Amino acid sequence: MVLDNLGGSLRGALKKIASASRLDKPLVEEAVREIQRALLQADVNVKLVMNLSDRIRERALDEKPPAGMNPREHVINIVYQELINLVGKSSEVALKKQTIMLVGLQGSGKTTTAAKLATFFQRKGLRTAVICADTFRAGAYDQLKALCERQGIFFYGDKGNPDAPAVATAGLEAARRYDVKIVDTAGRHALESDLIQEMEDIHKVVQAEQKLLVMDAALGQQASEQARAFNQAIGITGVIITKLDGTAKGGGALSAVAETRSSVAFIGVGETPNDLERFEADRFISRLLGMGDIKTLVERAQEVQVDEEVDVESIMRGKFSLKDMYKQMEAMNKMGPLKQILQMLPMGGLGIELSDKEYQITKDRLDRYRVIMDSMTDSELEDPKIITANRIKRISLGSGTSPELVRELLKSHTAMQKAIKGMRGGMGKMNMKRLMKRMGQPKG
Ligand SMILES: Nc1nc2c(ncn2[C@@H]2O[C@H](COP(=O)(O)OP(=O)(O)O)[C@@H](O)[C@H]2O)c(=O)[nH]1
Ligand SMILES: [Mg+2]
Repeated sequence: MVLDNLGGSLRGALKKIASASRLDKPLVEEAVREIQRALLQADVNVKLVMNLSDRIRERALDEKPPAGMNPREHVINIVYQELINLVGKSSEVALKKQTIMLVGLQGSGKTTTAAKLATFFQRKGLRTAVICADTFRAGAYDQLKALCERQGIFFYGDKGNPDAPAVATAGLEAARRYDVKIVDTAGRHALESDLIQEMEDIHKVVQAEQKLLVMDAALGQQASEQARAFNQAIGITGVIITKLDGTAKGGGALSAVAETRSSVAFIGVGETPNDLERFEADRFISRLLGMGDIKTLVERAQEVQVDEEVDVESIMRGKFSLKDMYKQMEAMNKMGPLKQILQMLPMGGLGIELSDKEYQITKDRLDRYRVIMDSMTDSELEDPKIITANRIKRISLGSGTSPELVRELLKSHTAMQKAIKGMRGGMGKMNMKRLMKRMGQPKG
């Protein structure tokens, strides 16, 4: 996973909010401090961290939760949104005929990324060519040529010719029949004026639509200075952050992106030509927070309409019939993996312990339960405690299933009932009522 450490610390902060019994100023403050620590450790720029903290504090304490969202979910959602704002919008590199120029310091991953990008466009059906305009580093030509040949991609280079703009010009001419032309350039170990001059010279002849700055995720605060220098020289249209698969921190590069008001187009997550991903801010943050795709989950939860309402009042009094359980399972089945949803909702923090079996409410299992329940009498459905071994036999015969399956259904019921009792014990009555409503009628 990308940025494991950062993700872990942020998750910790959110968990605290999720499991708190009440949301107040000190709690928000504590969570904000934890988020700050996590971001600073990942090399995110101090100013950006402070701005983000202010926004979270302000919104968490001032904004009213939208209908159907409780205060804790609301705050979690605010943190999620503000983190997306921090990493910025994604920069869309269109799938069309174009020239792309890659710039960046030595070792940042330009040459590898040239091959990755070419593979990406080629796969989308665009004929792609790669041009080696790195005339500075010996070996640059051979490295790129080998990468391209392995991927069956057209390559142009002029080994030994030191005039980078001339090589680029000849390369564009040689590749004129191709849809996407990717120009790889040289770097230096540090930000040097002759590198910037060289980029300006190549830029003049190439006139690329996309000028992508390639940055190593391990870069700290120098990232911003680099981004500014390249941006001033040729006007950066987007950033590619490489090596996000490593233990890198990533925050330096992300800060550079935010400061120069550019945006991330792709991320590199490995050394092979396939290890390139389009960058999508919301997906990136969801993954970082380990919540799967929050957006999809939230949307899915909103779509679910439970036909019959769960009898909240009677569950409150401690009655949880088989029918209630079935309705719960049906609702959860519609929402998708229960485990993920429980982790998202404040209930996740309540320590409800269900076995993996309880989590896996498949359509299949629901269908079988339905059949079994159809063979039960009303009093059995209302009060499963009265179901003796003899009755189990009768029910399994009547439903054409097995006694084991009937017992499994009863066991699931007991486990859920216990979980619900635990919740009732641990919380105030009002909260409990709201939670049950949410479980029965998930509307986001
Ligand atoms: N793990 C990992 N390694 C990468 C990634 N991108 C590039 N590299 C490695 O970083 C090193 C430098 O890459 P290179 O493309 O030659 O950088 P350049 O000097 O900017 O052209 C090489 O060993 C690459 O295999 C990435 O996304 N993940
Ligand atoms: Mg290179």
